[in-house]
Amino acid sequence: MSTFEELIAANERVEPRDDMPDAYRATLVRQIAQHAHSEIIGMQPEGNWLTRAPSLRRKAILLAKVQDEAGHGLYLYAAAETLGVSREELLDALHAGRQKYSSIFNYPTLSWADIGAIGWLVDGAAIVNQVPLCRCSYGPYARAMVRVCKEESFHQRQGFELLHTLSHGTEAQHAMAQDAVDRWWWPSLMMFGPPDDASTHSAQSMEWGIKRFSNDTLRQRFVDMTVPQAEALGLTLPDPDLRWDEEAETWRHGEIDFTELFEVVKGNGPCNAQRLGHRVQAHEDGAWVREAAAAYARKQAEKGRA
Ligand code: FAQ
Repeated sequence: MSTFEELIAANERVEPRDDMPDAYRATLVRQIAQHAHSEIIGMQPEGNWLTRAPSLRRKAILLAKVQDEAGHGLYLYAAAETLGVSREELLDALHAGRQKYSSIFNYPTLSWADIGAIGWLVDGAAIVNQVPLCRCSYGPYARAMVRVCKEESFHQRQGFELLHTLSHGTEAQHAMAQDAVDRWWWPSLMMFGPPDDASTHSAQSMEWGIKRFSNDTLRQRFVDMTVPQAEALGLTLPDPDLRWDEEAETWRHGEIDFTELFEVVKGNGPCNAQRLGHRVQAHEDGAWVREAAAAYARKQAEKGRA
């Protein structure tokens, strides 16, 4: 059997049965747990609009999307469990604030257009970040990402289509779409994490083949992909310094205020307390379901022994 170093050097997959350094395992638990928590906390901003969707079609689409996010959380918790941690431990760490979730889900959804902006920008950023994770060195995480990315593509398109409809609707609808994009643009750029020179984990994670590209590289890829899409939508991006660099063939964006990211990550974003409070409440309200499932499993096991 190959050693961990041999597997990484040969760009092959590390599987749960393989020996791996403690720090590699800890990094994966941290990242996969944070990712799983993001998926389930990420259901809240959009779930907030399920009862207010403007048509049956829009409601059915949004319901399916929010359910997909729950499914992504489950794939990811299952991937983390292969590293020897239990789902209970991970949820406890989230609820106690020892593990994080993505900064983006601490912003409010103020209008229906926010649902379009989340699909287009937030799921768009998630795809750019996650497609390279399909080639992550840890097998269970990489395989989970393949399915997740397929579903995120649908999410991104539904957001684009929703915004396109609003943007080409009445003047008020166009203004609502523009306002949503103005509020979600900068936070979606921050989803990629701190700039490379302030990213504590990137160098080691790239050496281990967990991350394939740096935070800034992926952020730039997202900007280059999104600017032409904004033009197609008939909407503008709220960055007066955005300009095409002919020579480098890339879009140069204005300075990102990373103090906002650090504040949100520290717990001081507009909705941090609400999001975590809601999650803890939902977990407590679901205690009877977990107890019933455990009692049923015990009964089945006893039947099997009898
Ligand atoms: N928010 O050294 P780095 C979705 C933390 S998509 C909060 O650069 P790393 C889909 C970082 O943890 C969103 N914290 O860290 C969806 C670290 O803190 P620590 C989820 C952040 O890990 C759409 C510190 O800053 N996607 O859910 C953020 O190498 C719609 C230093 O940073 C993923 O999680 C942030 N934005 O790179 C769902 C993707 N950025 O742990 C519902 C997988 C950084 O030392 C609705 N994760 N931090 O205390 C990754 O690719 C990486 O973990 C990065 C961060 C790129 C996020």
